[in-house]
Amino acid sequence: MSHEELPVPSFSSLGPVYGEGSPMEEAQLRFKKLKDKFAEVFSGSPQLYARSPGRVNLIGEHIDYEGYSVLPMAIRQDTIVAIRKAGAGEPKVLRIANVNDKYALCTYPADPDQEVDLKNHRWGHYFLCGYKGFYEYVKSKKIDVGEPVGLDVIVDGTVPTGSGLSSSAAFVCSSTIAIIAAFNVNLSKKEVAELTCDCERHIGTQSGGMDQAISVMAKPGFAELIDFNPIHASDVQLPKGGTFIIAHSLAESQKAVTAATNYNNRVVECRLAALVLAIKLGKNPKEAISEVKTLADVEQLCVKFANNHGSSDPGFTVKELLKKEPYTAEDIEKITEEPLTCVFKNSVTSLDVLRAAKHFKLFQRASHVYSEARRVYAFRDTVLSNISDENKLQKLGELMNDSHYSCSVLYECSCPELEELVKVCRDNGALGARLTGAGWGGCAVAFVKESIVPQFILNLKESFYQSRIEKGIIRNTELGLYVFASKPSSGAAIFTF
Ligand code: NG1
Repeated sequence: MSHEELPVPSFSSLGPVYGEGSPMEEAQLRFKKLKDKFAEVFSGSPQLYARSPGRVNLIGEHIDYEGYSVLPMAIRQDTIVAIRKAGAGEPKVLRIANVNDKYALCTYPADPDQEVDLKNHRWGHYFLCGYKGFYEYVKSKKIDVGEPVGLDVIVDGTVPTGSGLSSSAAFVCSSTIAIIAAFNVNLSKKEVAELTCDCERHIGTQSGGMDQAISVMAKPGFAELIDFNPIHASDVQLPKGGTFIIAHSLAESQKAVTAATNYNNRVVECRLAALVLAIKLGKNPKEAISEVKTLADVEQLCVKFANNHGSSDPGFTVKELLKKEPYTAEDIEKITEEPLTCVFKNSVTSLDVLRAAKHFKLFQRASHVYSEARRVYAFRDTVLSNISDENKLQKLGELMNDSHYSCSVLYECSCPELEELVKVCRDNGALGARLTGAGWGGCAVAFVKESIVPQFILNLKESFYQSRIEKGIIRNTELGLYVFASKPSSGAAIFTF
């Protein structure tokens, strides 16, 4: 049986996930704190714990929701959820507390059909996403879990928020896995990866599935090539001699709050680019609107057109058929022969995008997606190739630089702080550096020769962080939270003690 067909593993000790030495000591402290906090807030003990890690995406940005494969790895930082199901006679309330008092107790009725109040964002909403998604799933599979009951929950997260390291997916996945385990439902990792992606969409972003997939399916020591439709993870053993350094730009990316102009805007622009391409390549507009959802859906048509002109690159077709100037809604409606509000009538979050957008950059977004999709395979092929490790490191670095350029110039998901940070990384000897995750703030990932790691981090401190420490943006003592080397870590797990 492949490992993704297996359930999320369940352990009775921390060792299999946290190893030994200081990571283990830190984990023991965290679990003790969770247990104590549980006793303090709810009295009694949790039934079980679930943990799910954050991730760093090495390459393949903003293409998962277009159906293309991506190449992330799990990081050590994770979210742990302690949970207890209330008895049938107890109040039917979800009570969600955090070991960090910065996050106030959130309560919700134990009603799986309630809407997530997107206009009033609260941290506990991410748990609610898992709760709603779980009930939708068991309903669709006709699994009987009885009447809804109350849940007592304490959360502890170490993935920095708004950093592009997927703290949201770590939270949604650990919540959902805790609920699945508390209700004793048996699902494979693959099913959990799919289900948690649907869960996270309740927060209002049209999330692609990469973060949940890697968080659930990661294996220590490997990055994973994640394919979608159906979800599948293949191990990628990174070459020796290189290390990934994660560095925070200190600009917080508020993905859920800025969805209409940033993340969901790009999802809508890609759909529009796919529709315009499909129609220009001969599909009838009505048919295109009902059949074409992503750029992957029109890739074959694009390649066919390119082939007829001596190319095999769908990007060639994009250059030939889409204009570089932004499209207005009217420009596009002339092609779709239907108002855009009708095209997106079933998606409230897309309608929000249409209201907020002045124009749509179809050429730029499609060019990014098709070229980034190819870079992911080039990255994997380089890793698998027979060239020397030294050459591999160089080539992987170049691909990361190309990816950043495309994100920054074509997809416009960078920001001044990330641009500065990526440049500082390269100026200090990184083989390659790029923004990681959704962008518009958050982290960069730099690929660095192992031999220069300590000096590299010192140089980043001097050239990027020192002035920010002086301005009081961060404290000197916290620096380790914002810049660190990362090895591929393990995926989600359940603990019962
Ligand atoms: P972040 O914001 O880094 O968690 C988001 C999406 C991914 C993917 C990346 C861009 C969610 C949960 N995650 O990641 O699916 O599209 O942006 O590559 O929305």
